[in-house]
Amino acid sequence: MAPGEGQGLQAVVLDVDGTLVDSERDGHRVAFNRAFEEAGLEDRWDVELYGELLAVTGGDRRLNAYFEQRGMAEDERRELAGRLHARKTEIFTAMAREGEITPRPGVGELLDELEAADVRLSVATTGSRAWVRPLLDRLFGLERFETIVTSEEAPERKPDPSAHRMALENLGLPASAAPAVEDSLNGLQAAMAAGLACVVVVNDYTREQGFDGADLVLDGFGRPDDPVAVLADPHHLDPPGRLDVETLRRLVIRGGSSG
Ligand code: XBP
Ligand code: MG
Repeated sequence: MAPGEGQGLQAVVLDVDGTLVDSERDGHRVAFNRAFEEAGLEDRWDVELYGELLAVTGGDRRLNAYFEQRGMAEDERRELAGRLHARKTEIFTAMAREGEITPRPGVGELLDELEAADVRLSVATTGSRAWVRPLLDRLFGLERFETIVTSEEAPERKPDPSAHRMALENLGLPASAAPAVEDSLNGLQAAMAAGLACVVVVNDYTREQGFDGADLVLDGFGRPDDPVAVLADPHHLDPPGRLDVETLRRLVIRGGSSG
């Protein structure tokens, strides 16, 4: 039997944007707009438009897709997207370091509980290493994550499964021992394609996306004094109003991982 196989819950593979932190509307979007302004461009991404643009993962790819929609020639848009994304990354990194990006309610409690139960923590994100590491360090402590896979380590972006696969490889675990936690359809599809079971914790941008194949869909992480709505529970995991270790344990036993 492979290491970790048949031993129940060993680790979790966590997404960052929209999952550990609500970073898109008041974080990345604001940073993109500041980069536009500094570059003397009139483009601004409002809350609604940004929600549509989120279908394209990766800030550089998102910029490229946006300028392509506006008819910009390939050479020009590649250069502009690269330059704007580099500046946006600096702006967002400063926001993260200054504490402007905060954890979603219930995340801190869940990570503490997982650690206390000796469940290993790992990250698989489409975001850039430049801001991911300082953000995780400030909010949770970097040393708590055994492996952190960003877009630099796994350049193919979700829904491609490479970030999840790399996290498993670094953990030395089979997919059956490490469920994913994601907030979006792109994230769910990436996790499923890598064979991980997946809990989706929706937010305002992703609530309506439709999560076929998810093992559990919750309207947030929930807290003991602030229970969260269960949106889909196909394995009858029956979470106690929040995502807790016991629910993840049951998920690994009953859940949909194809290994
Ligand atoms: C996150 C992303 C990222 C962020 C911006 O997706 O797609 O592009 O929006 O970060 P996921 P960068 O949560 O599925 O990982 O600008 O660093 O790409
Ligand atoms: Mg996400």
